[in-house]
Amino acid sequence: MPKKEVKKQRDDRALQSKDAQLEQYTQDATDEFLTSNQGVRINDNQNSLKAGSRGPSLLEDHFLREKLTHFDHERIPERVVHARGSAAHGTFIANGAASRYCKAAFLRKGVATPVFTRFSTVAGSRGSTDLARDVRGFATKFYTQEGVFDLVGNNMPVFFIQDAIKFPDFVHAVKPEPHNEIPQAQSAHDTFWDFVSINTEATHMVLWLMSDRAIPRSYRMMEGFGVHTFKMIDEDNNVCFVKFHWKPKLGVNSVLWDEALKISGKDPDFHRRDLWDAIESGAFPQYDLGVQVIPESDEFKFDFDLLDPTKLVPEELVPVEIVGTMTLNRNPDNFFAETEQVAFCISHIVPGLDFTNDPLLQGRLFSYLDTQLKRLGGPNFHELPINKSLAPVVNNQRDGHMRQTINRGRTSYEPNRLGGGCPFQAGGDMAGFKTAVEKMQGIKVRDRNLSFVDHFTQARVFYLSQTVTEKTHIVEAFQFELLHCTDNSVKERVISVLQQVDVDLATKVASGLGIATPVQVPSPLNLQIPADAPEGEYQPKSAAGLKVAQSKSLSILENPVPSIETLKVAFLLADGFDEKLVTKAVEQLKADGAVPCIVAPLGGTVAGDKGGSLKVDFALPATGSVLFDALYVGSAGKSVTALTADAKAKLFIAETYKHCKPIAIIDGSQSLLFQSLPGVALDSEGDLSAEGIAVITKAAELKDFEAMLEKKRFHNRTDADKVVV
Ligand code: HDD
Repeated sequence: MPKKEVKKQRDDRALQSKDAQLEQYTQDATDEFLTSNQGVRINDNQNSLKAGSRGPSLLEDHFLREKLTHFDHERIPERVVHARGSAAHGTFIANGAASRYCKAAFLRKGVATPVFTRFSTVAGSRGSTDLARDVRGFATKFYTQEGVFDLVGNNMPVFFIQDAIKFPDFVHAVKPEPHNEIPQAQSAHDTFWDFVSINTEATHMVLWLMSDRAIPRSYRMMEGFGVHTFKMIDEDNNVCFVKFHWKPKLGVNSVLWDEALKISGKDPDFHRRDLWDAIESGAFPQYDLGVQVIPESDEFKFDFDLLDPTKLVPEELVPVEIVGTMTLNRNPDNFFAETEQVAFCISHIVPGLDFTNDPLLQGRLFSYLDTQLKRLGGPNFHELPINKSLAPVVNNQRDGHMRQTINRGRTSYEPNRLGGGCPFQAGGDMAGFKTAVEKMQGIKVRDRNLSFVDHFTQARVFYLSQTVTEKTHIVEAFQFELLHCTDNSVKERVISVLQQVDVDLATKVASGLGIATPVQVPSPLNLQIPADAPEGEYQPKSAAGLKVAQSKSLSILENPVPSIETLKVAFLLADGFDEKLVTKAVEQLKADGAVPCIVAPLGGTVAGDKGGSLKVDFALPATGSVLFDALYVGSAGKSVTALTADAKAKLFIAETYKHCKPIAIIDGSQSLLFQSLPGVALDSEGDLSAEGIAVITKAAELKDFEAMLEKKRFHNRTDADKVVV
């Protein structure tokens, strides 16, 4: 075949969809003989080669040695952070709105780009629980026609530190303590709080970490943020600053801390399973990609520095413009080959985008490539199917561990004449990555600009922007965490820092710890702007700059999305349940996008009052209310008696009430509810006055329950605290 034709075929292949590319590497073993790694058929995989049938085994057994050797080398180092994660394939479709600012091809109207997104926790090991109080990673690999772009973000828009040189210290502090490797996947220990109370630049992020953002209901229901300020470059080489946002179509939802603790025991794979099940059932998670665009000329208009990753740009000042939508629609075929081996690097960027001088970002540019070399064993990790670019990769890089490309020809250098000058660089006006031109001046100095010094203003804005319920959760989270610390000076320093955020917050947290306020403990790195600060190249504009006192977009509860899609509704049934109402409710909820699940005291089937039966999805001994979003008690008559006598059924009801979730109960069965909730007062008519309880007398009333589902939680159930579970 002529060379040109070979090249064309290769390029065509490379530009096929990612699924087609991956398909070339996948294998299923249907109708195949078992072979060795050399393709030799194996006729006995049960017995090793022995000297006599009672042994000893012989060194000669090359099948045994090959199998054990491979097994012994099956693990690669887990990620040093974000070790626990889960991922899915999908597509990003741009709506074209970004093309005004950015020339990247994947942002042009209608362009569909294959993506692979991995969600993760940060602190825990690979086997840790999904429901740890933690930041969630939100990393997306875009296989664009111009090369790979990795948007490696988190579900919180700011970070703990301002400079990458502190990252190893921060991670050491939050990870299990080095002498005894306790505690796993938790920030509730002395070293974390010691670090963040000294490094007050962490305060803003700590507020986010103590908020409900740190315990999402689902990966499908959390936002994502690129955190740093990046640059976008348009066709005419104009530059603007940009912050990236992912907005989930299902809205942002979280669980309560008591639920998180229980889910960690009942189903540590809660988020992983949730993502997997949603995609398998066809309920594909969707997220809009948004940008906050800041003209280059506005760089110094804010009361903080755009290069400071502990600050966010309030949406009230710069609205988020939606530029496309990502749909995750396929689960990986193989966890290790795809989710574990995917290698994100913040340096993977395409023409039209660029980095800024954010010192955290600058350090990340080194760290990700370095970590992939360690984890994946060498410089050829980009050849692994999950990391492989869809755009052709043509360069003079050669050799190294596990090299797969067989590069032909004698020239592996550029410029060359012997190879016809190929591959040639896309210089001049030709397409290709060009760094945005930026005027640089200054002195070489190991220092930080004064514009990074304010550690508390945005932390305060965050706290003040929360609803009363959310503020209470933050206070309780601080108390839970600090009550796990053993060193009193650590706790006192945290309170001292919180006093600088909000005195009310500090006082409330301190009261739970038995610490009298005010506390004055200096934090050595809590710098103040000196009154006589010299005129520098850039001074913070705290007085004149753009700022807000509160920002509605920072609260989860202020931004509800009324949807019942994919919510899991437990139908608690015992033999003799109300078949007519239950069957209709199950059908209706399914039709409206929710996921009804039959829960009963035992496995197998549960019999209705009209002779029919339903398959039990979850039996009470092996499940818990915390795994569901709402409860429909579908029993009537003697079936209520059975549930009333079942302690696990009553616990299920009581927890659902305590966690402020919607409950539907068939009229006449209220006694079961009352008996499950001793301590909760009834109103003058002998009913529960709490919101979020639907009494069903006829099928049409399911609508009331669905309206409650749309709200998801009823945090104003003030007596929820009285429920003992
Ligand atoms: Fe990082 C992984 C996000 C700061 C060094 N980081 C990692 C992952 C995410 C983030 C989502 C997991 C990617 C995956 O799913 O495989 N990291 C962030 C964000 C940061 C951040 C949003 C601040 C804005 N990270 C950060 C700094 C450094 C690192 C400052 C080092 C200087 N991060 C790493 C790493 C990891 C990583 C050690 C571990 C595994 C990996 O890269 O692939 O290199």
